Amino acid sequence: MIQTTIQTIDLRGLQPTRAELLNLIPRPVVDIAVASEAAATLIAEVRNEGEAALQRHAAQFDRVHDVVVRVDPAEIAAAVDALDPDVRDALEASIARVRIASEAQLHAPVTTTLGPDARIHQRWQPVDRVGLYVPGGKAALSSSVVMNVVPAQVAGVRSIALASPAQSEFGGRVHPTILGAAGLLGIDEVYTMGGASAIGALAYGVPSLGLDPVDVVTGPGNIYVAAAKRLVRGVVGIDSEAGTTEILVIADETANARYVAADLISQAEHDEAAASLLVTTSADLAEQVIRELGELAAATPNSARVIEALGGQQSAIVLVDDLAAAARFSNAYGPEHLEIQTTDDQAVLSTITSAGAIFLGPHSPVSVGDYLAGSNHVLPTGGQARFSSGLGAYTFLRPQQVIDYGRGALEEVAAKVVALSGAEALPAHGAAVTVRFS
Ligand code: HSO
Ligand code: ZN
Repeated sequence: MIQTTIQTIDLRGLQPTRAELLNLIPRPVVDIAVASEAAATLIAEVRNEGEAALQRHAAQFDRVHDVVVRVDPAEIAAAVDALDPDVRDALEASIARVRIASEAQLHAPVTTTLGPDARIHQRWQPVDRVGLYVPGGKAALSSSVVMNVVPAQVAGVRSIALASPAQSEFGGRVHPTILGAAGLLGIDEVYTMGGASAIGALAYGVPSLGLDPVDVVTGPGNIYVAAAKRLVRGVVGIDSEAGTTEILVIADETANARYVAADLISQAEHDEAAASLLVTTSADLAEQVIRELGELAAATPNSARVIEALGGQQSAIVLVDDLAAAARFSNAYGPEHLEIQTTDDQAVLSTITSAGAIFLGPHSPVSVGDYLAGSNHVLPTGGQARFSSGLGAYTFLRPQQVIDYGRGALEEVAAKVVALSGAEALPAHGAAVTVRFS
């Protein structure tokens, strides 16, 4: 049997600066440059050859031939009928909760009055068409259908296309539970395509399939999907680069070691490159968690993957002097998922600045958020939580300003426009105002 090992990083007695912390933080060894080069080639092939390239990539990466790329809506309807009743019930609960939480992200339009007859209206406009990616490699994430589609629908997006890779064990079709989840949400435009190729196809379109280019591409994925999203950004909008999963647990001596270990393993189960970190003030807890990890990791069905993820250089147990140091470490890391299990979780929360989503206390494990807490599980990874957020209705909305001045209001500021346009040597700007009063 393989031993479960996890490295320990002992920061006790040290006071690293933020720059030093950023150097100390364990990150996976991923070469984004290599992934980016491969993704660029795949995208270029899809742009140049369309469906032929998608078929070749499916054969190469998913080991399937003659894929029906555009899924027949009848197959989606049949997948809904074939859903296991418990799974259907859980998907429906997930949809309902994510919908309620996403609706709370909507903004009412606002009108600001700047003077008599001078108004600025701010309204939130949904993007027109979106492409949502649902991974299907190591696991077919039907919950990701809910997490992508529901916020887009809540935002009012008119047209939604969904892509997910071909599954060899399902005859080269999209995973039936993914199709069933799509059908439950009323989605009827689904494509059997995966990885960087799928991202390219959504961004640039594939005329022979009737796949029109989208305005925004969202969804989680592996490093190639993340690299592809980075490459098409600008042509389309993207959400955060939701890549290989991460969990960071801040815990003190009051935490339950078994819960902490189970949560670390729950995310390690996604990928050999997944990052599981415990940052703790208690050497005792660290020891107990290491023991629990050994037991649980050996027994879990995805044991080999979990043991590799925990033993990787991206995972660690970090010992710190106090919870302030734990928060400093976590904020520098910017984890996708942060769990806080301490005597005073609210106090720790108040010191947290960067995290994709935060799970408070012993009864808010990441896995409830993965499925149906109501929050979204498409979250920034790789430290991107320092400047971006998880997927939400806002991902699909743009604030727009509407300028609404009457004659009197314009006359009141006319001279100031003329003064500024003169200062910029752009007198035609001023003339466009004065023409209305001469
Ligand atoms: N933890 C993943 C989401 C997921 N987990 C889907 C299970 N299914 C990334 O946040
Ligand atoms: Zn998960």
